[in-house]
Amino acid sequence: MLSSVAVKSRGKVVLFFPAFSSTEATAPLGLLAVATPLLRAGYDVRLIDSTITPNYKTRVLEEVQDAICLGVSLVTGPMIRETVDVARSIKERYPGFPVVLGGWHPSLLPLQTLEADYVDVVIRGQGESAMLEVVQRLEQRVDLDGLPGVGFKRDGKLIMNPERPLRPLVDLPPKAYHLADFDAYERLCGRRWAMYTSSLACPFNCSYCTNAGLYGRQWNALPAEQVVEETCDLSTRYGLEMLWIVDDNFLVDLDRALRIGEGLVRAGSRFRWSIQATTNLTARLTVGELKLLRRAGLHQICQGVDSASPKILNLMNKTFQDFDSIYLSAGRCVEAGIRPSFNIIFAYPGEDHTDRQQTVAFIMDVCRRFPGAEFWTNIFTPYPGSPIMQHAQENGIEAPASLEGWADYFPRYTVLPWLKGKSHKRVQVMRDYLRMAFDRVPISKVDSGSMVRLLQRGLSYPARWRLDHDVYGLPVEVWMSRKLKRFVSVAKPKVDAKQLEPASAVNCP
Ligand code: B12
Ligand code: SF4
Repeated sequence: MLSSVAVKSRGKVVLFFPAFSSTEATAPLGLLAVATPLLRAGYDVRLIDSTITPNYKTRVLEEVQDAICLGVSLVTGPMIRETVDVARSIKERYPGFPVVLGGWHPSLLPLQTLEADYVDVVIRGQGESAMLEVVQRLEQRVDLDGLPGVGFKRDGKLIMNPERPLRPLVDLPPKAYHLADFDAYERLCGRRWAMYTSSLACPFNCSYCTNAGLYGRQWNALPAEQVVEETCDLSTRYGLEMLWIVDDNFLVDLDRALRIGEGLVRAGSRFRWSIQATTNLTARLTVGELKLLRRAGLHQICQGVDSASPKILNLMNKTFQDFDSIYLSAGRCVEAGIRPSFNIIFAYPGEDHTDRQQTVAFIMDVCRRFPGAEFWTNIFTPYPGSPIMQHAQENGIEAPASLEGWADYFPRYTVLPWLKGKSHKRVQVMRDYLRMAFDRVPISKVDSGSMVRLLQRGLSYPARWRLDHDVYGLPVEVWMSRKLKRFVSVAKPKVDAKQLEPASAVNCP
């Protein structure tokens, strides 16, 4: 099919980032990564992020007129809605124009994604070399046979080339941060920040996690010196106040982490940064070491606690995590002035009321003992490519049969065969009370004003009482809190399955 595509060759590639449902706007790292080899090869790259671009669809339609192809980056969920809309509009106007999808969703479900009639090419896994090779072939009007990691169509048939071997992070080019409009992100988010990758993969294999499917389990990282140099340069060059290091597990190599801390202190860096790491690895750090990292700007460690039921942790294949280390990690982080930010997953297959109660009691205990610790909760959402997916399907989860079908697949609202109707409502109300009970700090600075904050603080006391006593009937405080939130303006993303609630902006995944 691609051989019949009418490609204009003027050396331009358009990259599109559909809005994700969050106020936490910053430059899309996946697309910045893919852009560098294209720029180095002389292509003109136009990055359009719908979150910060008014009339983004018109912009895309204008830009593709004289471009080689459109590349879109997406994860499973609401980003699919704008992807489909934009791709369909392109196909209506320029039927032969190639649409290339990459990122997590196309990587985990390449064939189903390629089945969509408005998608011409999918790229699985790392996109740096693959996208460049695809663009070169499209420009030369040559078929995509033999390009590893690339799927395409010929005469209506779907062709998926073999996988592309993973490249370690040290071998990958730097991201093209200069393409990002940080002023626009700051206007939207209230904070000037960026994401940064210092390592790839995670040695563990939690059963709900998709990471091993894309990045394997061979943790690999940039040397400490490089991380120090690049992060200092980034923050100075773009005036960033904060970096979110999006590594799956930053603390695998403790020495490296400490050397990064020492290096940043020596360099006199001014920016704050946050990391993601498992509780067992965080607990290996002493208070002194954590204080060093704090001096270096580390202000938050996001950790997946997930459940406080040993039975559920076992089912999640999280046997590497024990409760002593969670408490140790919470206590030491708080003592060192670093915010421990824990994630919880409710309604994992096999979780019963007692397990859930255990988790709520644990959250209450940690937040009371270690003020400053925070919890973000989700409802279990099985992703394609995760080890639990098959089991979830056997238990009645219906995996959507088309790309569009995945647009409403979103952890905040997931209704599961074993959690629906009244029990689903109850968990949602319980999560509302958890949100109200203790303070949490989202990345975006959506200021609610001191009066609203004071009233919300007042609501936290009845919320705590309800959580302690497992009472969620007639949730008047939730209604009041929602009314209060109306005073807070929400940034763009209305692409969510439902209207976003301001205080529930996504934090660490
Ligand atoms: C940062 C991040 C976010 C940020 C995004 C901010 C932003 N401005 O981009 C926020 C907080 C908003 C977020 C939200 C969510 N996230 Co998130 N997030 C991440 C995280 C930690 C890093 C992503 C990243 O930028 N990595 C660095 C770049 C360089 O790597 P990359 O994205 O893999 O890109 C490479 C390839 O994928 C590919 N590629 C990417 N795009 C493209 C495009 C083209 C054209 C090509 C050719 C190639 C290509 O090439 C790149 C370079 O090699 C990942 C975990 C991870 N380890 O990656 C989870 C992850 C992507 N998130 C995930 C999830 C589940 C979510 C949420 C649903 C969480 C929630 N509880 O609500 C929401 C969904 C939001 C939505 N849109 O619907 C899952 C996705 C699973 C899936 N099936 O899609 C991940 C993998 C975490 C996990 N292990 O479960 N997330
Ligand atoms: S959930 Fe976190 S700890 Fe578990 S495998 Fe995925 S990245 Fe590693």
